[in-house]
Amino acid sequence: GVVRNLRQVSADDAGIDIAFRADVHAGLSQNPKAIPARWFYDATGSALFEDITTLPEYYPTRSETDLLTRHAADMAAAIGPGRAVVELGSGSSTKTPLLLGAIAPAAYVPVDISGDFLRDSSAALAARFPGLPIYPVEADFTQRVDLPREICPLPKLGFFPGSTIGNMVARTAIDLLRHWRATLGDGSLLLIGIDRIKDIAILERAYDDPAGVTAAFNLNLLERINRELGGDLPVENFVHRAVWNDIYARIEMHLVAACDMEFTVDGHRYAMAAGETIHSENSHKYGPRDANLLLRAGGWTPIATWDDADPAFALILAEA
Ligand code: AVI
Repeated sequence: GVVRNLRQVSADDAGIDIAFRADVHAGLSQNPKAIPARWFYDATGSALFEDITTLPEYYPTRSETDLLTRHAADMAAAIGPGRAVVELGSGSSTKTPLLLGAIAPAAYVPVDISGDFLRDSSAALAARFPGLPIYPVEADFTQRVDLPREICPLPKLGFFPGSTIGNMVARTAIDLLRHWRATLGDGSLLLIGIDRIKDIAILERAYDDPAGVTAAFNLNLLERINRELGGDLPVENFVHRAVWNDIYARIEMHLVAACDMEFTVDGHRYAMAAGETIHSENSHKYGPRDANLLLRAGGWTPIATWDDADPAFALILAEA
């Protein structure tokens, strides 16, 4: 394949720094404290997330890969050839070859906030799929993205694997679906990965593994604040917690203060009492009807579901 020029739509480093600083100060000033999960993914956090996806307890990656492998022919029949595949948050793109190999696409457009990931994964895919034009776009897919002009005439398939939509509250998830409905346009399809509600013990173990990789991933947020914002948070006095919230049907990750403490982040003082938490992530899970309702609220009509993985996970195909 041929990798076209990388398109950059993202904020520069200074912009990211300003947004991180603002979110951290706002989040530590509110009660209860909360910092958006998007700030997990610096280089260390992204590497730790890749490690999480290989843990025996973290089933979503395995279940989704299993579905893509076993049902590739069915999916190809439902999607048809000749589409431009637009992948949201392509990251290291490990599941992408399974899809691209099955459906005979006309082009591939990975959209990711990390230019480094994009460059590496685009080069690897180009070698694997000779003849496939690849148009990497470096951008935050939660914001407005202009697609490369060359793919405009092609019918599109949005590909949003990994159940990343689960990290958004319902309102934000619906806004994102509507925004991509408008960007991909009439006649487009969406193939989206959504994690299912299941036994709470399985869910909680997936987010609190015995090897402590998820704990390290969560605690890295505090290290990142210390590294990038000149904080002095006592990271060793925080404990990782993953807990199921049944009202919101989500796993919540928190950073729990093990003792009373005070710390500063770039000159601002904060205090936490023992047991107080910083809420650092939501991972929403959806039953079959919940998932269909979410998609319809976002402007997409579900037309096929593959969800026979164990532990359960769903790949849903929807049309604009
Ligand atoms: C990226 N996202 C779908 C992961 C999830 O399962 O919610 C992030 C994650 N957090 C802890 N483990 C994995």
